[in-house]
Amino acid sequence: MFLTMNSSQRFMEQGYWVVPNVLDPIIDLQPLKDDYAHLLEQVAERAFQAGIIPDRFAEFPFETRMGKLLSTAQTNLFKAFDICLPNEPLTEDSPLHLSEAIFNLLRNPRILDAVEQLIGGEIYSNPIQHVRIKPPQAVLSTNRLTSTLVRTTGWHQDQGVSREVADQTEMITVWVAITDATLENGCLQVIPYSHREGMSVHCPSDEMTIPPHLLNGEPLPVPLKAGDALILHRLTKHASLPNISSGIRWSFDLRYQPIGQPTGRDELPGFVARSRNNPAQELHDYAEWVARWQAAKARLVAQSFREKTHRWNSDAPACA
Ligand SMILES: O=C(O)CCC(=O)C(=O)O
Ligand SMILES: [Fe+2]
Repeated sequence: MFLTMNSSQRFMEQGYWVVPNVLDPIIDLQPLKDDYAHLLEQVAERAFQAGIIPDRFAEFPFETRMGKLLSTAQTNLFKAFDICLPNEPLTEDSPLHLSEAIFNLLRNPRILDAVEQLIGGEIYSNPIQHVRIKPPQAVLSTNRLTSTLVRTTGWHQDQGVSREVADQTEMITVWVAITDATLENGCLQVIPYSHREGMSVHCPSDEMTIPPHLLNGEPLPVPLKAGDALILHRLTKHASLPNISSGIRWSFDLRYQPIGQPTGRDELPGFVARSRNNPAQELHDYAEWVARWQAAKARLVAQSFREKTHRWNSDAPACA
């Protein structure tokens, strides 16, 4: 039956879509690798100067160096690499990585072509977006880091980690592998068809997870080659495997939705990535994108209150 379905029908049926070779190794991946090598250099130097790490690890190749930096420091150094503002009180020093390579990734025509097949040609870049660089679990176990940006991610639905206002938004998640994502280094796993069960209760702890007794169906690990993408429906249940390899697992997760629907993150800036109807409203200007994020950050620095990014309470009966 699936042979006669197009990708959009298959996605709606199964709740996920693997798109091979979305990112080109030279044109797309190399600029991101260069960008992060440069950023790593800066972060390592600053952390060393501040006495946060005992060594710059400058003699190691990128992946080893990144793994050492992220797992050696007993601090939240990983935040320096992320491409979104965390939902916590911010200061002017709170890091946010806004390089041109990231802007180009968000606007990547091959990503947008895939997105267009699923939600049409009026595409908004939703600001829920992250980099995840996960060092081997064995080295992380010696420190206190709990963030899913560096550790295994538990079972959840992306709509469940957004606000209710965006429940009707046709948001999709595009998860792109920068390194190969393997069974050993912590690729994602999905439960096919689980998006048809609607929204599950999520229980807050270090992260938001669906309690095991509410998970039905067989998890399917989805290993990817560097440059491949996994696209998820907002209700598809997914998690990551632990990184039991000796290298890092590096991915970006980006989100897109039709223009004009709530993003669930009113306080953060999105932009029109593609508009077939009115191309003039597309954002092509890198400086303008940076300015929008900086303005959002300044507003958030000035306010101490941050509205929760999800709707769940740990005292829900299902969480007992
Ligand atoms: O990469 C991960 O470990 C989790 C990613 C995820 O949950 C997402 O992209 O929505
Ligand atoms: Fe997710």
